[in-house]
Amino acid sequence: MAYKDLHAFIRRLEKAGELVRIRVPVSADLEITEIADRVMKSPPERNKALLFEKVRGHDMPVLINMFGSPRRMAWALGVESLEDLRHRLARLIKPEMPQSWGEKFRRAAELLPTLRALGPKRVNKGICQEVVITDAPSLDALPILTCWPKDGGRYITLPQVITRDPRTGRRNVGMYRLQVFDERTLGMHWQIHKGGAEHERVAREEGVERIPVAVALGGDPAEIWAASAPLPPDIDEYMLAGWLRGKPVELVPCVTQPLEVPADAEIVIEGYVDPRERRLEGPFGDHTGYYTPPEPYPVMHVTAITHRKGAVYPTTVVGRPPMEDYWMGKATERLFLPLLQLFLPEVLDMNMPAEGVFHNLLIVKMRKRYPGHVRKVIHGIWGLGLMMLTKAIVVVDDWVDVHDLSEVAWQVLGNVDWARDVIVSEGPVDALDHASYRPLFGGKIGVDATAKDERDGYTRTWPERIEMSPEIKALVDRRWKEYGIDS
Ligand SMILES: Cc1cc2nc3c(=O)[nH]c(=O)nc-3n(C[C@H](O)[C@H](O)[C@H](O)COP(=O)(O)O)c2cc1C
Ligand SMILES: [Mn+2]
Repeated sequence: MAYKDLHAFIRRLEKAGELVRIRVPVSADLEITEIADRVMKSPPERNKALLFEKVRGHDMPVLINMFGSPRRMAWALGVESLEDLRHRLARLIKPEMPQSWGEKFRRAAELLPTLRALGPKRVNKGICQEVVITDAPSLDALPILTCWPKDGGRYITLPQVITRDPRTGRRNVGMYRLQVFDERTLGMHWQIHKGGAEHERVAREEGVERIPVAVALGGDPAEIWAASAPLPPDIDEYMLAGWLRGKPVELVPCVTQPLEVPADAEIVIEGYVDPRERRLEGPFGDHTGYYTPPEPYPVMHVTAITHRKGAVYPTTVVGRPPMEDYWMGKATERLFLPLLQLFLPEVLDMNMPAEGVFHNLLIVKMRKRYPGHVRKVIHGIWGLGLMMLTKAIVVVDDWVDVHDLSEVAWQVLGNVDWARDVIVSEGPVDALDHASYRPLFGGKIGVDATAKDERDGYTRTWPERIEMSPEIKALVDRRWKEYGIDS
């Protein structure tokens, strides 16, 4: 399902009671963070998207927490529940032979629009260019938040950062925060493992002096989210967005850079990065729940700002979990499970709990078949794309619900012989990791919490799990009211 633009999504949320308009004046300086943080950590009945209509000193409203619940995140990607994402992708990559002709036609009809929808489409005009400012564009026109008290400045936090590989011309769209240095200069926080940083490396090798960059804000929420998706290099995130929407993303040429941006975006910042230039970026209150210290990062020079009339500025704040970005990551986890299963088919399910801030903990469920199988899966995950950054991997048996943390804890604490069932290793860690003794490289742990048998060299008899017989369960179900316990 495609939304025409961000306003269409706002209307859907509002109609469903999933959005609150804040009509009193508020400050973009810390106040919005405190309000949003409380709402993001609230139970579902109070966890709503927030539209701040009057931001002090600005005409533009601020939208925050649009992705901050499983329901809104699913709606943003055109499905009813996040689990549907997994099934949709599994169907695309594993089309089992349907039995009946009716089923065959239905499947074909489903695949056709899917394939046609994959590539973005170029158009000549877009609402994102209703207002074009090339003469002295100023970032001060945007209600950019100061998120936390010790932040180094104001940060754009929900951008689609668009670049092209200087050698191949392939597009990448990444979500990298941007610090406002002044009216026309931004810090570009693409970390070393990410697509934008790779384009910068290629530019340096090729002696290219300016990397054109466009920062799009808003558009169909699937376009916004796609920027955060860890796709393999050289796969256009707007193709993924097109597939999610069932309709191509429409792109218009920028006015001052050789790039294209979503025609339906709210705001576009155009500019360039000089690969030789570095400036201290940070500190920034990050999704680890800690401030990341200042570090040298590239600089973006703004050449134009364009926007639609009546633009809304979309943003988020990150901090101690759970926050809005947890649900953005959950969508990624669900959608990418079938992809991971292409390489590791024995993996049945996985969970990255909020407390683990994505990279710190991955719980995996699998069916063990041969000696060393659990270790093969652990090492396999450490070799798959950005999963390489995972610090702890916990493996449980096929009957365990990986989303039930109490059940997982029970399994791990009881099943693990800490001298034998643990792999301690080292490898690449996330740029934000603060525990590793040196940046980007640190310790990892793999924990085998499956039941052991002779394949593991376990010569004792593994005990049987206690379970009530089905007849007695059915009997007690039937008689439950009689007992008078619930009255
Ligand atoms: C709200 C939010 C903010 C993010 N900020 C950054 C950031 O500042 N720098 C960064 O490298 N990744 C950041 N990420 C993660 C990247 O968007 C993510 O790794 C994505 O896969 C990058 O795209 P790429 O693989 O095309 O580089 C952020 C993610 C979210 C959801
Ligand atoms: Mn990418």
